[in-house]
Amino acid sequence: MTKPHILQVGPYPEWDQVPLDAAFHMHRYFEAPDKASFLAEIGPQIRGIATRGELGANVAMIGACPQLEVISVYGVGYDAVDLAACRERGIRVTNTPDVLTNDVADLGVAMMLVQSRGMIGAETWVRDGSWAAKGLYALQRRVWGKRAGVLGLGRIGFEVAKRLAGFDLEIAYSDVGPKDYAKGWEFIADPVALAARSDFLFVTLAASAATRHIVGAKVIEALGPEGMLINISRASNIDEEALLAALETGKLGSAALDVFEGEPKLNPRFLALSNVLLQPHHASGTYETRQAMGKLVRDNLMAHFAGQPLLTPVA
Ligand code: 8YV
Repeated sequence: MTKPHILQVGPYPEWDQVPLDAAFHMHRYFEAPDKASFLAEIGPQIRGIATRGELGANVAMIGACPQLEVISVYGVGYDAVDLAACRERGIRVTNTPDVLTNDVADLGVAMMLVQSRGMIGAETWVRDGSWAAKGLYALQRRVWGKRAGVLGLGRIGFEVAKRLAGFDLEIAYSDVGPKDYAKGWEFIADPVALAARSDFLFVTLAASAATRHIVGAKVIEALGPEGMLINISRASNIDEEALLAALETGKLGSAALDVFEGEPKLNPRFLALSNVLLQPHHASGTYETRQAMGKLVRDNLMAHFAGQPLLTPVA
């Protein structure tokens, strides 16, 4: 069998690249100096796209590949893939759910703890000699026993809430409706009301056009000067302008963010703030999870080209 031609949108670790190169003709889009002419040249032979959650596949890329059959996303989020264009042409789309859920939830909860207890500043306090020179580090805010809101009680939101329950936080959540697996956690339909009763608000929604800026000025201000916003989903779920303004003026207490508009270049206003914890979109970034994600990307491609059912289809 001739190897199918695959457009590879971004780099993968060596342990994924080697088996991908063995099974397919991989065409490295990210290495091409002139993307448009690269697409024009290799697009006609492309039958699959291998991409990453944050890179996706846009309409121009899909349009440049008339033989395209399948897009395999390394990530649970597929909001950067133009699904409408895929549906129109019957192009299948797969993602990597489940295998990353626990790591993403772990990082979200870790971010809350680190930010609330001021651990980044405390580390500096030790390293730069301030402890010895100036004495005790400033007191910080308690986590246990407080109220957490989870916006989006899907797989990741559920695991976040489970972990928070272990810290004796009082949990409420918003979603399109109450979930039968959310025993003991209060359902609050309105995100503004959820924020108003929460000390910590976790954003764990799958991003879509419908959720764009669902966390806007009203939600942010309801969370308030003592509140903390934690985002481990997508930047588009939050109105970043409203978030920056609230952090700068103290209308919001603090934020812990793993995702940003235009990442990896983020708005420099974030860098000037002392009340934010900034992470480089690495909630799924462990060896164990990334290996499982890479295998799923490959297994979906293999299944498709072997005429087998896809393992984790989204379309
Ligand atoms: C990855 C992600 O960081 O799962 C997602 O949707 O955004 C992340 O897990 C990313 O896809 C890796 O490049």
